Amino acid sequence: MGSIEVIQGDITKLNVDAIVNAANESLLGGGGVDGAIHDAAGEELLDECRKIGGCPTGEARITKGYLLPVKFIIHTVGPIWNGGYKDEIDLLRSAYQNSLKLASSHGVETIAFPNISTGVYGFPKKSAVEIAVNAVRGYISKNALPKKVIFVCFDEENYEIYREKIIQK
Ligand code: AR6
Repeated sequence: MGSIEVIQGDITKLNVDAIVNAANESLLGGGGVDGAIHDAAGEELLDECRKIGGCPTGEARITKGYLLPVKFIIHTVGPIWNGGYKDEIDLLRSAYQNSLKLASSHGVETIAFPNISTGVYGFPKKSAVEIAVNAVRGYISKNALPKKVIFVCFDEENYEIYREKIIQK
């Protein structure tokens, strides 16, 4: 079974096969981790995203890494938190699962995820961690790839919650 790691830092600095972007349905960039990834990957990423033509919430799309040291960027769209009344839990789980499926089908061995939906989209951090870790554990227990999943926490609060969750097992 694959392994899970938690680190604190900037996802654009990682040397892995694939990083995941917490995008919006347009796939045309934005703030937060999305802005950082587009800035670091360069204009050609935006060109490829334009051709894809968007991505519904809970689904994922794959592009090249361009100026980043990764083979792929997997763009997924997490739900906007709406009090839990708009299927947010299932949609966040799907965002992780669909990203992992794309990773497997492209031979990705190591993949890094940001804390999808926990920034601008306002998903409560503690429940987001539960959903993210359980989705990843469930997936890697049944699939050969990816072999390693890294949760990249940018803010201290997420980092603490993730560490607690991962150490608990
Ligand atoms: N590396 C890793 N994590 C980061 C980085 C980084 N460089 N920068 C921010 N984070 P957010 P969302 C963390 O708001 O909530 C965009 O405008 C951040 O601390 O980036 O899914 C999109 O275009 C937080 O924990 O994404 C969408 O419109 C996590 O990344 C919208 O925001 C997610 O925060 C998506 O909102």
